[in-house]
Amino acid sequence: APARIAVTGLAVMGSNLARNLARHGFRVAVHNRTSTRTEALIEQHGHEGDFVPAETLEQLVASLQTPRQIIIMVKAGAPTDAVIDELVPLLEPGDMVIDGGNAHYADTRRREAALREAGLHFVGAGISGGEEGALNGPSIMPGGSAESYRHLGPVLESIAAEVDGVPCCVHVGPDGAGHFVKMVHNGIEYADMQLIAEAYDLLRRVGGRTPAQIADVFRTWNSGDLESYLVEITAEVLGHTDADTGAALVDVIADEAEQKGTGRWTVQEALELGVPVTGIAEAVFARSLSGRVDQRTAVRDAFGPSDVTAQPDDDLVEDVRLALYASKVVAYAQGFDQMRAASAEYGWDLDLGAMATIWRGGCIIRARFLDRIREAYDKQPELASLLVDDYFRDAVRNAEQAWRRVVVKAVSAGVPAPGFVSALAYYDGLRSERLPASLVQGLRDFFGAHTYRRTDRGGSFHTLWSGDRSQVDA
Ligand code: NBP
Repeated sequence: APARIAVTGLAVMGSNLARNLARHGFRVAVHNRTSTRTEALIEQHGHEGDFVPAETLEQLVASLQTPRQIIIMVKAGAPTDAVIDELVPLLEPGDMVIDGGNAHYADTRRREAALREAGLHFVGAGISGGEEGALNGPSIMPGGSAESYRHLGPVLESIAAEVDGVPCCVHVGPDGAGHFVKMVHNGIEYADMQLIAEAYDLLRRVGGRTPAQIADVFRTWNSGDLESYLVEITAEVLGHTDADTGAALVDVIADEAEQKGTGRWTVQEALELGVPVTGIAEAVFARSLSGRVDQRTAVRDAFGPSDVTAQPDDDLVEDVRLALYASKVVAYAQGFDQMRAASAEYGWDLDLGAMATIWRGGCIIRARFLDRIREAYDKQPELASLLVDDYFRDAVRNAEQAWRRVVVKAVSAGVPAPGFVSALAYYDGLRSERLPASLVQGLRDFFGAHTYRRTDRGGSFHTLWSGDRSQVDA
């Protein structure tokens, strides 16, 4: 019998995805450029299901039922284009090519348009959850035509993670929508991790607690509003002792955070769209700062290390918990704003509540919190900001004083907390009756005649700064 679906690219992600498909009863054709990987998959896991190994793409294509469904799981970028170029001449109109790699959404838009010309469906599917998710149930964010989703949806939904009986997979929208949403997911993940790291640092340096004690704090937090995979594994990492030295592992790990680029992409796209995603940007920059070792040494030598004295304080833990929660609401509000802006820009018609739904399982930012976000958008799809939803408004109001105390403590102690500080500034910025943007406009008018609008009447105006300083209509 012909295979139901195919996977080409059998490194860790592709082979786990193929196994997941096979374990769900799909006859899955498998292929890799270097055929030793295909052989290894069959040898080690062939018994898990119904695999059809192929040595060439021609064989792979020939083994499939029509319309064909082929998932590409190769390195993002040029390798993906190479595989597409090789594949397309072998396909027939109506066939579906699914890119499950971490593609940039602009590449996905380009590829979708090119394949549509050839009568093919191109589906850019964001897949989250790493190798573990690929095997046991990822969160899947497929973009592309509605018709392709009619064929693919049932397969993808059956292999995706499930929460409360609901699969963590939904048709996100046309062309690059799926990869865009996956990118923002990763950006939010950066922000979430940065906020967690700042909370730890404050409890450690201001609160004087040990990593093991802070592990317990996170464990407790994980049974409340902050319940999430990231908080859960924070307790695991902080509680772990290094076997070689007997020290807390977190004290042995080099403090230079690396990145693969999706956080940077999120910020770059936010700049293009004009959406302030300060939480994600601070997280990306904090990683960059940590890696500038020479500069860190030079500045530390010039100024001396910051001398933080711990001020043990019983309220600190609860204050930090509230500050973390409020800052997290801001980071998510910003990420959802970015998706809304892209949806309007590209005509994607994104269902933001559904995005929260498919992130509840399988992916790194899975959390109880996402149910609240879904409820907020279910109630009001056109919500101006997550911050104004009743639930989040009350939560932030309730956290506000603690949040300010934590920011003050961090700033006066000299412990950097760019995530907490910028989230609070964002909140205060949106709430302000008047912003000093009026002065910025005045300055722009002064040096560049860029004009300004007035609060009391319509039109644009310019002040003759170098003349008699009278105002003229612009
Ligand atoms: P890699 O990103 O390490 O890519 C290795 C695969 O790409 C191998 O199958 C390799 O074939 C194939 N490949 C390359 Br490289 N160049 C090729 C070419 N020109 N033609 C054909 N095949 C080529 O694999 P991965 O870590 O499994 O990730 C796969 C995709 O999933 C990536 O886009 C990644 O960003 C994404 N992703 C990864 C994770 C994760 O946790 N790792 C999570 C979510 C998404 P070969 O065996 O012949 O060299």
